[in-house]
Amino acid sequence: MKRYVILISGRGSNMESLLDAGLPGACAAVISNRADAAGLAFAASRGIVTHVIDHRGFASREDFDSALAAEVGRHAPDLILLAGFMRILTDGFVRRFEGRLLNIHPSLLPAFPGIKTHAQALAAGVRLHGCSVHFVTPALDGGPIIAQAAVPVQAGDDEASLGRRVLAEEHRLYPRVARWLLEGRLHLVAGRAQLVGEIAVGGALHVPQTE
Ligand code: NHR
Ligand code: GAR
Repeated sequence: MKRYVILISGRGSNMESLLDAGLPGACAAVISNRADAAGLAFAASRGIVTHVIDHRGFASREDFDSALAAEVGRHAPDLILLAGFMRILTDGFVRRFEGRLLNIHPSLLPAFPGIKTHAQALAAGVRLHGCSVHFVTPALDGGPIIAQAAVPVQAGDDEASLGRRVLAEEHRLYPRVARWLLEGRLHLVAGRAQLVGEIAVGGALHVPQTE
């Protein structure tokens, strides 16, 4: 059985969608950099091992990432999923787990990297917004894009209403991509996401071309 670890910082709704997806693997642990992350209680209620590694207890990002990498590594995961994890990871951490490290970002990358993405989209006046799942590389929000889902921006949208519509798509998209990786069908090859086998493309979901 493949093993995956989820990193969170807060609410954990993406974590919940992953845990409820019946993925072909076991969630070995949920790790948060914040003790008050609401998602920790949900994970514990499912009998999943949880750990808190508070970044404020470390003198540098490197020290925090060393502790985080040690804890993640103890679980020997095939896949690590950033799910609303809000700490930028150092090159050392990313390199150790490269090809097994995914993030969901609430914009259609490469538009609107960083934080406050819904506010950025509204300020830019785009008509389509959405979410992206990408391999994590040292370049923040710059790793190879695996799949995206788009939502229309509607008249009268504010950050909250637009964010809700994007989040609903995140909950559909992320488990789907996690499944591909756990099935051994998704690989990071020469800096690109490569998907093996047949994929039905429907609606506003955009996935890589199959081999
Ligand atoms: N690390 C690397 N190396 N590469 C990526 O692509 C990463 C990453 C770590 C996290 C998630 C990302 C997102 O989806 C992610 C991608 C946090 C920040 C940030 O500015 C930016 C992007 C992402 C996550 N964090 C601040 C920091 O100083 C703290 C902000 C806060 O605590 O609220 O680390 O958007
Ligand atoms: C999600 O929208 C996720 O894409 C985003 O934060 C939210 C977390 O919600 N991630 C980032 O902005 C990473 N910088 P959740 O905790 O309910 O999954």
